[in-house]
Amino acid sequence: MIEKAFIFDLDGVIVDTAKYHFLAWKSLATALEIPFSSEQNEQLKGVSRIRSLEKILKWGNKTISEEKFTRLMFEKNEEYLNYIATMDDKEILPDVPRVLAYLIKKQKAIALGSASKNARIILEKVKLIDNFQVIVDGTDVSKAKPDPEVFLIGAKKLGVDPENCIVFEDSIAGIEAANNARMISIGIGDAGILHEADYVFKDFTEITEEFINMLFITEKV
Ligand code: B16
Ligand code: MG
Repeated sequence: MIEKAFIFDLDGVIVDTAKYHFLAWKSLATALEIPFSSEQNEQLKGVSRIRSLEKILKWGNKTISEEKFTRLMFEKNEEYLNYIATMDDKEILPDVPRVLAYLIKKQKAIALGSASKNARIILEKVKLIDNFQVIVDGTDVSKAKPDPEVFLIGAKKLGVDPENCIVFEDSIAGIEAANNARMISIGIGDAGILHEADYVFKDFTEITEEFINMLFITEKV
């Protein structure tokens, strides 16, 4: 049997930090007098910090100096860091530890593939860092999701071909990135939003051992 590897996104898959990103972007947008809805926030999930600010400015029809751009990104991150400062393992999303433990029991390779530059801090805070053989985060990539770079680096570091990787993602951009990498994409969230994914589950409580066993022998179509 060809060995499979599993790549997890972080924000919105392992922990619900998406809500903290939303709050921090919302204060920034409000200060710039740019309306910012949760539908717009959906489009920022999995998207890098720079690209997110570019999008918000575009929605608000605003242009700002490079200096202000850098300052706003810094301030947004400071606010976000304040939110995550008090995080602990209670913020791990339901059944993520069960699925990780099952994959480890079955000796599968596991990587993190996140756009976030704060990924390591968060994994340490929720005490999951030791579950990952490889961590690829926003500090390792030059091209943001939907570019497949983050997942391709993960596969390479694990020594597994992309076709044998399975990605768990909560964002439209991340599902596109996994599909672009020719990996099996599993959406975690709303099936209406993540319709490009190969499979979609509301959360990990819906992911059974039978389904995971099936993935061990499934090819990307
Ligand atoms: P940071 P993921 C992504 O993480 C988030 O979904 C996205 O909202 C955020 O802008 C991006 O990380 C960058 O995060 O500002 O912490 O570097 O979903 O790819 O784990
Ligand atoms: Mg995410």
